[in-house]
Order: sequence, then structure tokens, then C-alpha cells
Amino acid sequence: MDLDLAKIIRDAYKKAMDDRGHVNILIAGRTGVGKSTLINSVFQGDFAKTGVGKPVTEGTREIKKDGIPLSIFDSRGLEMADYKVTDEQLRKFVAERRNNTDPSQHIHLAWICIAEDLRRVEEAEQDLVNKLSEFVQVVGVITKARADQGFRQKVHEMLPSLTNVMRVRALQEELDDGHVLEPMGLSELMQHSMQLIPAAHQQAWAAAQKVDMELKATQAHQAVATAALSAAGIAAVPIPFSDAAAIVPIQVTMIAVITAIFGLPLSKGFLTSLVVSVLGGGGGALVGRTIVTNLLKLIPGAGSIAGGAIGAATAAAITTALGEAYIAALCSLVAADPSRTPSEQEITSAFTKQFSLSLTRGF
Ligand SMILES: Nc1nc2c(ncn2[C@@H]2O[C@H](COP(=O)(O)OP(=O)(O)OP(=O)(O)O)[C@@H](O)[C@H]2O)c(=O)[nH]1
Ligand SMILES: [Mg+2]
Repeated sequence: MDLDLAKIIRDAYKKAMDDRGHVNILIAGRTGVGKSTLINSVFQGDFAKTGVGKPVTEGTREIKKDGIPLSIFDSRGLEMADYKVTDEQLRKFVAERRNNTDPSQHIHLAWICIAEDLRRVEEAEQDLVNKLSEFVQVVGVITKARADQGFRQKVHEMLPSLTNVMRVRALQEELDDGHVLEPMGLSELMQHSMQLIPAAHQQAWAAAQKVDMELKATQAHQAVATAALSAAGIAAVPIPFSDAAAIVPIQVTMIAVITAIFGLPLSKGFLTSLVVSVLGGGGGALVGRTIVTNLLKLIPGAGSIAGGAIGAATAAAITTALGEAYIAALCSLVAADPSRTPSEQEITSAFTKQFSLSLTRGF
């Protein structure tokens, strides 16, 4: 059984993109509290500097970036004398989005940023949080955190509808005495926010952020579990070895989904070369039998299966081993240098290496 690789890749690419979703986040706060700095510190791709902006209300613009499944609604205007007018425009905008029958249009969460050094919650912020929390869950973000002195508690009390109040420091700081304060709270903010995002868009959140590798790995492990289940489903009635390539599309899709969750540039060309070099063994031709033979090496004692049939447990085990090898490869690349996107070649070679490691270990 040979495979139509082009079609498998096309389908896998589409499914990975569709399933990932897209997050819409509103980030509001007075001028200078550090919204743009925070955005650049936690999301991929220098969003606030290089993203493309489009005004949606007075004081609010939507920033997007190609290849990143995120829209940021960056809002200021809280300091204007007529803040009630701008707050009301924002309320209307969020309410309209909420009424959209397509949940991918909703604003999925909001951050209200308050600088710690200001030590005040203004009426403008109370007004805005009251208006927004009717339609969206709002997280309080205390920016430029240095010394709490009870401020966090005060924000909690003054803005009781917030889901949480979290202190963050986006930039490293050097104090007068030479003491260095490292960035803090960013991972916690991203983890808390993840819990507020609808399940259909959680992969997008994992992909768009760059501060917490665990958020990516967790989503990726879930994708592996889902794929393993599908593979088991196909082999529920054991499939003859000669037809075992039927489970290959599931694995290609899984690889595409994991790539998308890690926020790596995913193209059909890349997916093709990745799959061929890891599974197909050179030459560009993807032969079902070769793949399955390669995959079967993952299963201890698989030699005895040859000529026989592959059952649900084997199909699931093969799929899991392959997916986990890919996750391990991506984690090792990212851990080596979190600020850099690995090249396609590096990914392919890390995956191949990890995969042969699993082969020798018998996973
Ligand atoms: N020390 C320190 N400075 C910060 C931090 N976050 C932001 N800043 C500084 O605060 C200033 C304002 O930051 P921005 O990110 O431009 O603020 P903003 O909220 O986007 O401002 P507007 O776009 O005008 O609404 C900049 O000089 C930042 O370098 C932080 O965590 N620590
Ligand atoms: Mg800004």
C-alpha cells in the first residue's frame, strides 16, 4: 500500500491550522504602564514593534502578525478626560464581539495593566473593569513590579471582579546598589490566562507565547494522546501488516499539530521533508511499507508481528513513541536557545536523532 503523500500533507496542514484556533486578547491600561513591553516579552515575534495595527475604536487598535494565531487589542485612553466615552466604545466593541455566533470572534480574555509604582487604582480603571467583566474575564496585571507593599491586595479589593491579580516584571532591572532584579511573574500570567481561554483556542495560546515551554509541551502531549487514540481506533480490528500504512495519515497530522503548537513556521514543503526524512527514508518516495517497517522497530519484539497484523495497542504505542520523540526534539532545540526559531534543517535533524534514539532504546 503506497500513500498519496501530497494529499496526506495537505490534509494534515489544514487540520493543524484549523484545530489550533486563534486567540483574541484585549490589553488595556494607561499610557506608559508597560503594555507594549509586556507584549514583546511574552509573545512570539516582537508583536508590539513589528505587528500590523488597525484601529478598532478610538484608543484601541488590533495588532496581528502573519503566522501567529493571536490578535492583540491594545487599548489606552484611560487617562483621557473623557475616558467614559472611550470606555463605552470599548464596552460596545467587546459586547458586539460577544454576540457574534462565531466564538473565534469573541474577545477571549482581557488584561488590565496597572503600574506598581503608581500605587493607585483610578476611577477610569474601575469603570473599564466593571464594563468589560460583563462580557469577558479580566485579569489584573501589576506591571513593573518591584515592591508590593500591599498594592496587590488593594487592587484585588478595588476591582473584585478580576479573576486574579498578578505581579509581573517584564524587564530586568538594576537597582542603585547594583542588585539585579530578574524578570518575574510572566510564566504564571501565561498559565493563569491559559485557563481562561476556551479549549478550542488553547493551542493557539501555547503557540503564540514564548515564556513557558511547559504550556507548549502540555498541549503537544494532549495532541499525541488524541492521535494515539485515533490510531488505536483504526486498528481496533487488527489491520494486516501490508495495510498498516492506514495509520500514517494520523501520524503526519500529529506531527503537523505539534509543529503548530510549538509556534514553528509550518509549511507543506517543510512537513513533507520532515516526514520523508524521518519516516520514509530518503529518495522522496513515501512507501507505506517502509514507514510501517520503520515504525515497527519502535515496538520491542515487533519482528514477530511482521507478516501478522497490527492491533490497537501496537498502533497506539507506535504513534505515541513517534509523537514523544518529536516533542523531545523540539524541547531540546528550544531549551538550547529559547529566543531563536530553529531552522527546518535543525528540526529535521533533531527529530531524526531523537527518533533513532527511541529505536535503540525500544522506548
Ligand atoms: N523597569 C521596568 N521598566 C519597564 C517595565 N515594563 C515597561 N517598562 C518601561 O516603561 C516604559 C513604558 O513602556 P511601554 O511598554 O511603552 O508602555 P505602554 O503601556 O505600551 O505605553 P503606551 O503605548 O503609550 O500606552 C518604557 O520605558 C519601558 O521600558 C518593567 O517591567 N520594568
Ligand atoms: Mg504601547
